[in-house]
Amino acid sequence: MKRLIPRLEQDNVEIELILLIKTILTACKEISFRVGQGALSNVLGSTLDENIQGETQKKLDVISNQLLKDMLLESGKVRTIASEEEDYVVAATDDAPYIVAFDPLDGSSNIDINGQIGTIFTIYRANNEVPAESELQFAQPGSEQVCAGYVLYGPSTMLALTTGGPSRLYTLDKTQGCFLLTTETLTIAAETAEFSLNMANFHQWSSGFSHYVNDLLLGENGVRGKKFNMRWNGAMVGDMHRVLSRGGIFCYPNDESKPAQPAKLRLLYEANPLAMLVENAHGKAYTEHERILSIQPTHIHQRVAVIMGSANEVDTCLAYLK
Ligand code: AHM
Ligand code: MG
Repeated sequence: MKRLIPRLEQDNVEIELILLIKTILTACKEISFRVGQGALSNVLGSTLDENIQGETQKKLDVISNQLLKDMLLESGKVRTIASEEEDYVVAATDDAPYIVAFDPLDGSSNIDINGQIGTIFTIYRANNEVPAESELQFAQPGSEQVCAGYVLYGPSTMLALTTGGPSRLYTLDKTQGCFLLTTETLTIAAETAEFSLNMANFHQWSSGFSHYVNDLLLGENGVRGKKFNMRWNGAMVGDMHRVLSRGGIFCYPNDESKPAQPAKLRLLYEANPLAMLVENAHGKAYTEHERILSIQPTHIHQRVAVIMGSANEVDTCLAYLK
């Protein structure tokens, strides 16, 4: 099985970018080890702090954020970083070619139940017109990403990665400490009979979206004429890993009862990197009205509705929202 670095070289990925990806993955391997130790190394449970979004930080959120931050700041390859767990962007190395944003540990509520969790990351080119310490470095649509990926800490530790070409899947060989290519090209089938959404929010959705889900639930007896199955992990990285592996539609629509902040998932750290992986695996990724990768960001912690996965099912869902 091919190792990650030779595979990236074969894809003609520039050396500076390969070194940066390697840095991120060095941090992820350490996070994988800490996650695996769990209660044995006293990393479970919460801190007394909240992040800027008012969410309680778990100990592993803080540890993972610090590991990624320290390694990226030392790498010399990154001009600016942004993290879901940092209030503001952090300036790193002046004149470095890239900027990096990450969700250090997505699916925090799964940490204490030994459920799936993961690190999501995205890389853009730095903007020479903007200071390193400015959050305007990240005012780039997701279509400008030069690399997007996640590391899933499940029964195996797996990496999904795209550098513009196909989305590929690697598995961490813990005996050798390296990621080996295990799926050359991910392809999301256009059709699916599996959906992934939090049904507990049913009464907070728009009438169009509720109508769509109602028709899914009616199965063979409704207009869809087929039986659908449902899966919900509580960690986007786990749900999207399933969608990338065997198809499906993942939805986190707007909550109509919260007009000030209707969406939950973050554009920069969650929606954009997953959207790039999905599109490069022949899937589609939209908010309720527009292609995610075309959104011009207005701030780093911006949130958006998310509907992504199997292309035909995404189209069907969007038709209900018109
Ligand atoms: P997190 O980054 O704080 O873990 O929050 C994001 C997570 C997503 O991974 C997941 O899809 C969603 O929140 C789960 O939400 P819910 O609590 O509605 O199940
Ligand atoms: Mg998250």
